[in-house]
Amino acid sequence: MADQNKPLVGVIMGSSSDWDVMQNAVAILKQFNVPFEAQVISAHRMPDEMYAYARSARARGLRAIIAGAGGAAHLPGMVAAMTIVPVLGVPVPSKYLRGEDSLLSIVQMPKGVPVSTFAIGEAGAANAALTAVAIIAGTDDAMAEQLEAFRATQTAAAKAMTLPLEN
Ligand code: RP5
Repeated sequence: MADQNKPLVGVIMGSSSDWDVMQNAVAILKQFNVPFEAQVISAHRMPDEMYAYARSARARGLRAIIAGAGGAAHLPGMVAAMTIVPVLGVPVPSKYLRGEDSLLSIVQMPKGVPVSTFAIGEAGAANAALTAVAIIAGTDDAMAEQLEAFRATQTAAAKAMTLPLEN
């Protein structure tokens, strides 16, 4: 029987300064009751730990890795190079180039080793987590139902929107 508490999704980020953005991924995983783990793993400051994490990810049961980084954001690409677990890359806004550097360095993977790349910032982090939920939903009907319900709630909210038009 599967261990209910064993992480299915790994959330990693290059620095604790990425947390403001990456907590949006964790919030979605919590909302869907997805077992997850979250930690700082810096590609350039912790290369040995990054290697060990990526190499052990599949054997430890991870179904997706959400990797957020800013600047020359090589963390998602390097992790993807060392595992076949899907890597969902989140570009974190950077100080000087507002995350455009993060986006381009994550999204422009050469052919053969994909990183699924999301929007810069909070929306990207949340959508990466929703994609991880969708991956799990592929083999988990209860998760699929939760995801359908989430979408239905959004649709109902959009339909109920009104505009402050004056007569
Ligand atoms: C990257 O450098 C991190 O992902 C972070 O976005 C950026 C800045 O890191 P700190 O200097 O705030 O630790 O590695």
